[in-house]
Amino acid sequence: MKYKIIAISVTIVLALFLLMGCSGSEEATAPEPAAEEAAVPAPDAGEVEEAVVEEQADEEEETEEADTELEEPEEEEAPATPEVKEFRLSGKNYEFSLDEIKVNQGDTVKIVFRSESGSHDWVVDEFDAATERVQADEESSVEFVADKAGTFEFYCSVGDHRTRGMVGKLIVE
Ligand SMILES: [Cu+2]
Repeated sequence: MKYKIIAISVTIVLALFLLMGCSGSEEATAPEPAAEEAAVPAPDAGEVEEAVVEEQADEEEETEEADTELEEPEEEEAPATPEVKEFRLSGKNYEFSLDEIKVNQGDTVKIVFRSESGSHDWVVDEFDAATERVQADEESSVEFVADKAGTFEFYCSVGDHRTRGMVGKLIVE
């Protein structure tokens, strides 16, 4: 659009100059060359270059806008980074306060385990994760990386607590 407007205005200015220049001598023949000039796009090299530069500037602006539009959703869709997920649970004869713990693969899992009464611990064989065995009102924690997906059983390894129901599921998605 800008190119066309500039080209048209340049032709009009040239036509006016020609009209003024010729009007003094030959009024009858003057309009003919002026009309020809108006029909042909402005031959002025300087003006054409300017118009081209402006067009390029427009294109650059457009691509910049397109780039920022593309970048924004990428930031929103950033992949989930591994996190430290902490769970506090307690145990008593013969159950845990949580029977299911859910994490994402790659997460660092921190278990803070406390005994409400009796001697207990919290163990998952598949991750070699185990707290200390604690007595009533004592606390012990363990941290491990859930580097494989699946459903694993956590349990209390004291006596026959596992078969008595001190078990739960660790779900790694
Ligand atoms: Cu136990």
